[in-house]
Parts: sequence; C-alpha cells; structure tokens
Amino acid sequence: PTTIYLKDYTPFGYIVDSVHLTFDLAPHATRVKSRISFRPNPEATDTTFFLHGENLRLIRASIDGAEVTPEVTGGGLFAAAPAAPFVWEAEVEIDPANNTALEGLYMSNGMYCTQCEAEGFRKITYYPDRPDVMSTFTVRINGDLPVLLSNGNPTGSGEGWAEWTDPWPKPAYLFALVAGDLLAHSDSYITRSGREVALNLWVRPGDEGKCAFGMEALKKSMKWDEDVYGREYDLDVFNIVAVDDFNMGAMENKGLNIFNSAAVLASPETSTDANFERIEAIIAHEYFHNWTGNRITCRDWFQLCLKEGLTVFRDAQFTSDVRSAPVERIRDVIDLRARQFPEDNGPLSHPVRPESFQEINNFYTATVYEKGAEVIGMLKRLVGDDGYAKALDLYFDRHDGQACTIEDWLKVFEDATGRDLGQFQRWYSQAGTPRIKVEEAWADGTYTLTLSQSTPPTPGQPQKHPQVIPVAVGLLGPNGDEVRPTEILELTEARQSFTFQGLAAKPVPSILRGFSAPVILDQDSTPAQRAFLLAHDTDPFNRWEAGRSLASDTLLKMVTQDAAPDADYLDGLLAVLRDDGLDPAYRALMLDLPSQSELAAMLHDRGVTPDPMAIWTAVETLRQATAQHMQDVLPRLHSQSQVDGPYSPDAEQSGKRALGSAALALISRQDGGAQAASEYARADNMTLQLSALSCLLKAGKGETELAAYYDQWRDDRLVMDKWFGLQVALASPDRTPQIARQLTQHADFNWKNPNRFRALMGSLAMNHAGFHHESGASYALLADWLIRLDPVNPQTTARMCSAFQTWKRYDAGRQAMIRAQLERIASAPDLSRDTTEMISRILG
Ligand code: B3K
Ligand code: ZN
Repeated sequence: PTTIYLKDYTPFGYIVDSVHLTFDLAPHATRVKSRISFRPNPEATDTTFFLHGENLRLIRASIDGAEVTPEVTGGGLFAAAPAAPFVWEAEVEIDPANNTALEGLYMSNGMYCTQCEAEGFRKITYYPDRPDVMSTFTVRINGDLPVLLSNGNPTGSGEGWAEWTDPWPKPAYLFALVAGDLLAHSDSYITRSGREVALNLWVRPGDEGKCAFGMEALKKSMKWDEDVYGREYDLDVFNIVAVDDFNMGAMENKGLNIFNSAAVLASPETSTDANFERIEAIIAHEYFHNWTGNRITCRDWFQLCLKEGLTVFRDAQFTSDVRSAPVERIRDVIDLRARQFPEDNGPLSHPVRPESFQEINNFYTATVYEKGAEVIGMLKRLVGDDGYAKALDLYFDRHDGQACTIEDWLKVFEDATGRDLGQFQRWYSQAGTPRIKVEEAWADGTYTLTLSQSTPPTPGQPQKHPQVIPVAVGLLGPNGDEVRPTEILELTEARQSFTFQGLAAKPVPSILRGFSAPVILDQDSTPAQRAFLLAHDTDPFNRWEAGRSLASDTLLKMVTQDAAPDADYLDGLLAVLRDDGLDPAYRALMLDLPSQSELAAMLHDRGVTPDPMAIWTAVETLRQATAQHMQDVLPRLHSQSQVDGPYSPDAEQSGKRALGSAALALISRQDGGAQAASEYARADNMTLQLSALSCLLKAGKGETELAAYYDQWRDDRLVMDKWFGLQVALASPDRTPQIARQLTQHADFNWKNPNRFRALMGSLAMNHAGFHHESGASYALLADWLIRLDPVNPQTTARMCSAFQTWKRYDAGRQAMIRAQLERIASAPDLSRDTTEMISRILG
C-alpha cells in the first residue's frame, strides 16, 4: 500500500466551477451522469487531469461534448484536458445493493443513502475527490421512491424525481443523497435574522415516536450557535435522516445530516439517559459542523483536527451550557483517559495532525477528535475568553468559503491576540502524552512548585521537545480554605519553578484544576493529602480527581502489595455521598472507579506487568468493601432514582437516576440482587430497566429477566444491541469467551450491521479480564470475526483492531497469543488496506 505524506501536498491543477449530477436509481445498476465545469488553476504547477474513481463502470466520457477515452486505473482515470475552461461529462454505473462497505452510495433496509467522508465520493462518480476542491452542486434524482433528498435547497420535484441545489461551495465529501420510504418529523426554526428554516427528521415507518428529542436538540443547537458563536444557519431547509447501517455516529453533509439511528432515535422506553445525552451532543456536533467543517473546511485530510477538534470542543461547550459543566468535564476526561491515552501511549500513537497515512479512515481517532479538542481548550485558557472570541470572529471572517490548515488556524489567534504560538504548534506535531512531575518546597512564607515535563518517545518520534502547558493551580490552607484562587501557570521549559509568597502556612496545592491540559500528573501526595482535597477542594474537577486518585492508589496497592482497601478512600467517599448539597450526578461520578484497563496502564507505567485477573479481583474486593462501608446511606441514595413526575432525560433527573443506579449496584452486592429483581419488574424506562438488569447479571442472576427482555424487545434493533452488549460486557471473566461465542451463534447476531457487531465485539474488548482470558480464547474469537468482516466492511473491521493496541503491556504468554492472532489476521487473503495498515502499526 502507498503512504501519503503531508509534506507532499500540492494543489489540484483545476478549479471546479459547478457540478451537475443526475442519478437514475436502481439497486444493482444505478446510473450517475455528471456534468462538471473545470478551468485551469492559476496557482497550480501540476496540470495532470486525474479524477478519482473506484468500483465504477465507465459508460462514456466527454470533454466539451467530444467523446474521450480516458486511461482508467485502479484508483481513477487520466484524460487530456484543455488549457482553458472546459466541461467534463461522464456516465457511470454502480451497484449500491452490493455495497456492504457502507461507503459511497449503498442500501440499508431498502433505502438508498451515502457516506462520502473521507474518500467515498469516488465510489459514486469520477471526480477530484479531495477537500480543497470546492464547488456548488445541482443534483437531480430519478427514482421510484416517495422521498428523494440531497444537499441544499429543493428546486423542483415531480412524480419520481426531485432536484436539489446547494448554493454553498463544498468539497465532495459533504455530498449526500437519500432515497426511500421515509416519514418526516417536521418543525421549523426562525433564525436570528428572521429567516424561517424547515426542519425534518426522516425515519423509517415505525420510528416516528423516537424523533421528538432529536428535533429539540437540533433547535437548541441552532440557537446556541447563534448566541455563543454568532453563527446562523444558511439554507431554507435542514434535513436529518436516520439509517440503521452506518459505520460511525453521524455525518455532517451540507443541509442533509445522515445519522446512525443509534445516534438520533430516542424514547424513554427504549433509550437510557446516557443515550439521550449522547444523542443531544452528536446532533449539536453535526449541526456545528455547518460552520466549522462545511463553510470552512480542511485543505487536506492531515488537517482533519481543524474541523473535528474544534467541533468536538464546541459540542462540549454546548453540553456544559445546557447541562452541568463540572459533570461534562469529568465525563470528557474519563473518556479521554479511556480512549485517547491508550492510543497516545501505544503503537498507534500519532500527532493531533498526523504527517502520513495509508488509509485516512484509520485517522478518525480519539487523538484527532478528543485531544484535538483539548488542544483548543488549552489555547482558550492561554489567550483568555476574549482573545478566543476575537480569534474565532477573525477565523470566520477571514476563511469563510476556504479549505484551511492548522497554520491558518493558529495565525488567526496570533493576529487577534498578538501572542506567539510557535511553541504551542508542537501540540499539533508532537505525539504522546506529556508527564508532569511535581516537586514542592516551603520556606519563610514562600511556597515553590517545581514542575518538570517529559514526553516518552512514540513511533517515529524518539525525541520530544518541551511544550507549552497551561497548568491551573490553586492553593488551600491547612483549614481547607482557599488561600490562592486558580491561576494558570505556563510551563514552557523542561523544568520550571513557580513561587507563591506571603503565605501563613504551608499550603496544599490543587494542581491541574479543571484538567487544564491533557497530561499525566505525577505527584507524590499521601493518601491524607488526597483525602484533604477530596474534602475541601473548591475546584469540582480536582475534588473528583482527588477521590479518583485515592481509588487508584488503593487499587494498585491491593494488586501489588495485597493491601486492604484504604480507609481514607472509604471515609472520604462516604462523606461526599452524605453531602446532599452536592449534585447527584457528581456524587454518582465519585462512585465510579478507574477502569481495569486504566489500572493496567498505571501498573505498566510503574514497571509492573499487569495481571488482568488480579486487577479484576482488586476491583471486586474494593466494590464489596465500598458496599459494606456505605451500607447505611445506600437505601436513601437509591430512593433518589424514583423521581416525581413523568420521565425526562434532563440533567437533573438523569443525575438522580445515575446516583440511584450506582447505589443499587452496591446494594446488589449485599442482597444478591433481590432488590434489583423487583426494580426490574417495575422499571418503566430503559435507564432503570437496564440498570436493574446489569445488577442482576453482575450478581450471576438475571436469566429470567434476559429472556423477558428478549421477548419484549426482539423487534427493536437498538434495544437488542444493548441485550447483546450487556451480556458480554458483564460476563464474569471465566465465562466471557464462552458467552461471547454463544451470542455470535444467536439468530439475531446480524454481524453485517455495524451496531450489532460493535455491541458484541466492542463489549468483548471492553471486558478487560474476560478479553484477556488466560486461554487466549477471546483473542481468537475477535480475530475470527475480524477476518470474516474485513472483506465485507473494512472500516468497521479496522476500527475494532484497536482492541489489540495495548498488547505490549501484558505478560509474555499473552503477548505471544495476541501476536499470533495479529499475524493470522495480517495473512488473511486480500486483507483490506484499512486493516492491513492497522495491524502493521499495532505489530510495530
Ligand atoms: N465527519 C464525520 C466522520 C466521518 C468518518 C469517516 N470515516 C462525523 C463527524 O465527525 O462529525
Ligand atoms: Zn465531526
């Protein structure tokens, strides 16, 4: 496979002025006619006329009306182009019904739909399929289906046809087409300048009852982007379509967002509070792309974080505004540590802006998205809220309609604020998670914090340079009062000291408040100091973090020294749980423990080879001790989940249910699941139903309930995904491979559906001790299925390979078994470019 490099970028030799497409839809033989106006690009030196194209049957092609015979290669075609403006016309035939890779034009339950990002448009017709080629599109769809949709505004329709015109120039990756027997949940929105926008959420008949929440989330997002970023919507209509077969969450196609049905359909009976919250965030995310991604797009795919990091940052701001800011921040950090840290500290590590790739779809990663968003958060912290607002205004002003780079992005911050961002740029080019070591000194009323930074080597980057790291610090006095409010220390050197004068007593520092930078803090504090912060820290994030680090400390000691659960942790936690002044959602997060995989990483960092079973046992023991220690408060905490009035997925109710569920989980450890069984019987929403079922499965019970659940929900695909996922995720380690294997034989294991495949295989990879079963059976099972899925759907296969990315942490026996599976996958005949690249990077 060929490697593409950032340094090799050159502009395309031609500018596209307009694109006209006509689709004659047929499941196995859709005809696509294109008429495209090109003219030479004065800024380009290479005038090769190469159009991308894959899996296309070329029927005819012409330039300015004269038939041409292009030289067709695997990846596209070459033709002789005039040195003056010309019109290219072509007709191709494609086979959407056999497109199981779900990229390009494909079919899902009789409905036609598209996915073009990153390089899928080339599977629809011959085109310069690169993001820096932007054009207006007019699309005519001929097809015998009631609903025919494309980007932009509707400009004509009749029996069996519709025409759409998108006035905003866009790259081909934002093209979309949908055709099917769909129903609309409709509404409208008046923009702040008074224009009315028609809003539709299109679903398959039967799903109409699951649209209301998504529509409300859309309207909230539209309003928020006007209020906070001054960005107004720019078409007469905004369509969202739900599709069952989709490789990711959703796609921001201009004016026609396409969603995985799991990321948009919701009802209280079928969706959990967590589902509602995720849906709200994804709707916001895709909508926000209209400005950050669509109006201003990326010059090339190396710049992906330009739109993704920024849009994730914006959707997180939105969630903090409409829900609880501390809770959102804590959840984002949990997620970053669970998904981005393993990537950044293993064989798949790459910079936020990668410098090379073989298959770009492999770089839609937690690093590009989530670390990309963290980088913007740091930028905002460094330039301040006003500086950030000015820079963003300048960005929209200066770059509207353009395809940009990270250099353009940083330049608007430099120009708007006068700050030199030369060193900051390293956040985009240097991979790996920086470690910060903390040393303290105290003498004569002066407190000195010395911070040292270092980043371990990552593939292709043996040597790291110091980065600029905003470290938010506050100081607490011995009685728990805050003696210095939060200030940002700018760590720019490898080692740097910061002094605080005029203090009456040695303070306790609260470092990295709000998780002000995506780093690993290495601080030798005692359990007593952490317990002090857990009791007194005024920064809600760091207060939570204090509890979290007490929990990891005790778990690590339990694993390595056979220690008993730490009393400071249990007492501190109890005090927090008793504090009714604290948000229930926040208290629920306090009860959460670091994941077993995270603990394995911590052990590995400390030079200890992690034993998955020992970690599992320590977690179980600590949970049991927690249940015991909290026993008096649990019934009261649990009673909170019974809220007054009708179900609402809002922050307040869902926080109460989260705390109630966490309490029920501990209660189940005491009563063997008796109360959970009765909760299951009377649950009237999916959140409570699933939390009760989880408790039962954890207690080794729930057989009757699983069967009842199946009978109740067998016809609802999204609810059945949970049924598959939960059984594997909560299986005890010894039974995990067997349970997972049995479920793959279930008649409803429709493995070609990405949601169902991920529900089962993703849960297997997440069940740490079960996945790392000493027999190696889970590794083999996953490998079997990856080999089977690869020819059908390379993207979903390649993504799932990351389950193996942490393999070098484990003992020699497990490493040998995983290596054997990776090599077995690598040697499968005709392995896709996607999976080939992933496996070879993981093998290192
Ligand atoms: N931009 C899309 C992701 C496309 C992934 C292509 N493999 C969704 C999003 O980030 O909003
Ligand atoms: Zn995005």
